[in-house]
Amino acid sequence: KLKDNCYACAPDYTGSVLYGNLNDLPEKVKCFIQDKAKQCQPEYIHICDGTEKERDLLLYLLQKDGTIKPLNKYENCWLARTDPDDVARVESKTFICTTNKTDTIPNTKDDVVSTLGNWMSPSDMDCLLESRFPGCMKGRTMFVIPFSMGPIGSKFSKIGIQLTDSAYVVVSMRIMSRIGTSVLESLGNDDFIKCLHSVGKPVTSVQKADRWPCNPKQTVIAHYPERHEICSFGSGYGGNSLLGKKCMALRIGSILARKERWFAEHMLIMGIENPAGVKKYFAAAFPSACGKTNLAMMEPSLPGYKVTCVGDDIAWMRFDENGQLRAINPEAGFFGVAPGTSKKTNPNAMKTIEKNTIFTNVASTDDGGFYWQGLDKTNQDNIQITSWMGIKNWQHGSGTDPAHPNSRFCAPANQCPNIDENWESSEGVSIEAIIFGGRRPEGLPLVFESFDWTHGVFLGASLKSETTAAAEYKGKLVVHDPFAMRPFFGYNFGHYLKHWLSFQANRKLNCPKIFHVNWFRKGPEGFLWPGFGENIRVLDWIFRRVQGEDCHVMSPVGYIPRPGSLNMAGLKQEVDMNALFELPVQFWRAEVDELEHYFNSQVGSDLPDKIKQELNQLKQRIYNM
Ligand code: SAT
Ligand code: MN
Repeated sequence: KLKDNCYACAPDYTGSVLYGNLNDLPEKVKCFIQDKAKQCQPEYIHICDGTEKERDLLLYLLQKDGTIKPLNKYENCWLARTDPDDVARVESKTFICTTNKTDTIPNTKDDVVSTLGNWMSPSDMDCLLESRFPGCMKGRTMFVIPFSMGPIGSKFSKIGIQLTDSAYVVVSMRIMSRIGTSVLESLGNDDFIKCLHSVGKPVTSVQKADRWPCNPKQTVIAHYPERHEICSFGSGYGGNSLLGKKCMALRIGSILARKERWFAEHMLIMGIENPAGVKKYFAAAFPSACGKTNLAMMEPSLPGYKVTCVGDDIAWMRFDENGQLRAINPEAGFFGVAPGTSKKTNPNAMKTIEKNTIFTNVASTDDGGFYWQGLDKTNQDNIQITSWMGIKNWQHGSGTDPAHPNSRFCAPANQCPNIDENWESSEGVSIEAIIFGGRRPEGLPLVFESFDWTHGVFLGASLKSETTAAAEYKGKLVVHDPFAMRPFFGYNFGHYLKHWLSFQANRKLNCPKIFHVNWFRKGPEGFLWPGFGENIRVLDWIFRRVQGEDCHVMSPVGYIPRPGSLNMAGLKQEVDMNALFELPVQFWRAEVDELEHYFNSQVGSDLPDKIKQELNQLKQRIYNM
């Protein structure tokens, strides 16, 4: 039933509120909606309450218009197939818009193209958006999603209001964050992060609803830190459209974090309990599609150890009154990469996604199941597979992928069998180690420890990884991804480094130890380390280092395990420890020279002296090798 009368205060707006009541909303929220509705001209407005009933209604509508189809083998599971041109984040079209360019990207020589963020002036971006948003929701419903990143009411948490014309976004945001009426109650008349999203495809009277509406040519994702505003146009894909995630929790989040002296990081949070019953929490930063979800949900191969998952992608961390670093996972779900996920590699993920999950761009089987590369083979040979591109009767060895390499599952965190008992704690969990890692086929040892916090910050700054399918890149190339945040920095990376470094000076703070791991080193026969559940052997060493055990020796790059100190008990396969920890001189000379070039050209005059000193010290150690 339509409630037309709610729009009395916006006389030049003709849409009607289909669901919810505008007059129940806080004044600031109401103004925001009116303002944007006037611009985007949706046919209807739907104010999300976050209930299951609402979810079911939206799933029904999405199914009816062909955006999703049920995967009947499981309970309440759905498959969405996107436009093949809308499958990943688009970094080249993602901008931070600040008055001063140097607030966003480092101060470098004029001819250097920054790889540490895209900047545009707010007025130029306003012009660009002015050619996109007016009338963009014609014929569509504008959904209003009040959402909280972090448990509602926690002092860590931040509230946003996302307006979107995609019901897929609503049902996904409902999984990935806390949404609905309770968020509005917690917000009151406070300020919030204003988020506007449109798929950029108005529906004209003759047109039927598209299967996956989007507008790839016009896609732009804009962040206005000074106005606490995010505007995303043209893409329905998660990383571009679920604005609470990368846009708010990382880009805007990192800006708020610097101002309020905390951290918003691209990190998983995991708990580890050793056989003696001692439990510690670690945070770990790896670039997109490098195994954060697998690590956080790991089933440890060493007997007596227990791993629990607090989060798999984003950590918000701050020091408490006692100087202890504490972290929350601002999200409420997992938006994980599907290919490669199997009972063998990640049994907990497989159990998590059995129900209430939205899959995007995976393949389906004709008995209502999902399928992707790396999944345990279907046991019946006569089951037909339909690829993510809709190719029926997809065959192994056909030369095409069944699922898109960046295809995703979107599942509620509370369904994860190893979810940590404190995962929703409003005080957060205490973090005792920070781990950086990337895909490094060459040169980087399995694990090493920084000499101190400043050296650890240098390790984060020096992080590199092989590219993956999470963004628009083609081919494998080792690229810089400092702190695994390169696509997600909300502000000048030089200032970000200063922020991190500033904590060392404060003696009241208990700065955790910082480590670097590399599960991906290769030898002539492929990966040197078995990975997955065996990674507990490395985490166990880190755990013991955090406890102060003397199980380390000095190396030019950091402390490495004393020979024999990694627990290898019961490891079934042969592992070449020498190859895993070797530091090839030629490789490292080239590495430090390249790092120096990178810092000079990309961070320029914003590079903190302390990082320069760390680099020089590393260089000396390497050249003395
Ligand atoms: O595509 S997302 O940004 O949502 C996930 C990722 O790349 O880490
Ligand atoms: Mn991520």
